[in-house]
Amino acid sequence: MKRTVRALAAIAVGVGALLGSAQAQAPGKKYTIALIPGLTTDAFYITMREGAEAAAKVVGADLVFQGAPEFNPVQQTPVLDAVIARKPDAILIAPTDKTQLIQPLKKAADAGIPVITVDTFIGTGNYRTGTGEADFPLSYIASDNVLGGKMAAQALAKAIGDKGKVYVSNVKPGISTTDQREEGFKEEMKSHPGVQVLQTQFNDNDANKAASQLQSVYTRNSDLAGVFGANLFSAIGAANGVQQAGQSGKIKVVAFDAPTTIVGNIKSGLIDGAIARHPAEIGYYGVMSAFAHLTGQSIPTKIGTGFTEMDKSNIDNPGVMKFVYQQ
Ligand code: T6T
Repeated sequence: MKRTVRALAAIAVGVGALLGSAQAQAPGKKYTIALIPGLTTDAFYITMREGAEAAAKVVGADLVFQGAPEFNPVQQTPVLDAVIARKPDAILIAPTDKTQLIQPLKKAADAGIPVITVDTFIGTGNYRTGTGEADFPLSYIASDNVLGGKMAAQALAKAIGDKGKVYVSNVKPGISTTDQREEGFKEEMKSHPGVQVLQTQFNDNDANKAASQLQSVYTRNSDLAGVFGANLFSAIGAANGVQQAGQSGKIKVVAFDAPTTIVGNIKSGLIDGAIARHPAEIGYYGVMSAFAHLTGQSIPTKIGTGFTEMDKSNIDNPGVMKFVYQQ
């Protein structure tokens, strides 16, 4: 069992004890909690699953992990339909679009299955306000992505000496997390007048596309100073593009997310800094919240999870390394 999960299991024992009275209300009932990721092969969601499994073990629930091979609503919706047909006790889902998943998820709520969104949200992400059509999920569990985007902008501004051209390599509009990261990034850059933010490049979660976009932007702007990769594939792709253009260490890269390759890339100087999210925490609190709700406890409408900033100065620190995602 890896470090993060071990740590979570230790916390889980404590929270499990707290929830002991709730568990006592439903003796013998084994809950099935479904986790639907944005896509199954992403290290971010693989790590989220580990946290969810750790919590499920503590509360004696069965975790079903079912997702699509690509991050898009067209592929995620049939997976969701199939999960609803299995009638789990609760659904945790990372909706791949703020709008397009509202109606499909409404079907789950109408079938009496509690819905909690993890990582991403639908609508505005403000649930149970009594207004709007996307108000029905019980809770949204994630880190603050506007803040994360601001942190990325600060790191990139610092890396480029607060001047020069930069752009955001992003997935596509409509995804709550990556939209908010871009928003936070641009907001923060307003306080850095020497930095010019070029047009965002959307890559459809395809690292190869992100790499060739980097090269095209560089061809048009030989003075390109930096790029912010707004998620794992955007960042890896942009960094590969920098390398292929022979600009490693010259065009600065700040990444969101921390796959295992981030360690070598930071050490080599290809990537200047990364903002790791804590997906295991998201999965863990997702299951714990579902279990709490199922056993009659109230749960908060929002649960904020953390970030860890990684760069050359701290990448060897075990307290930082434990937030590198699992494969
Ligand atoms: O950045 C994460 C996640 O937060 C986002 O919603 C989609 O992309 C990732 O899964 C990374 O690939």
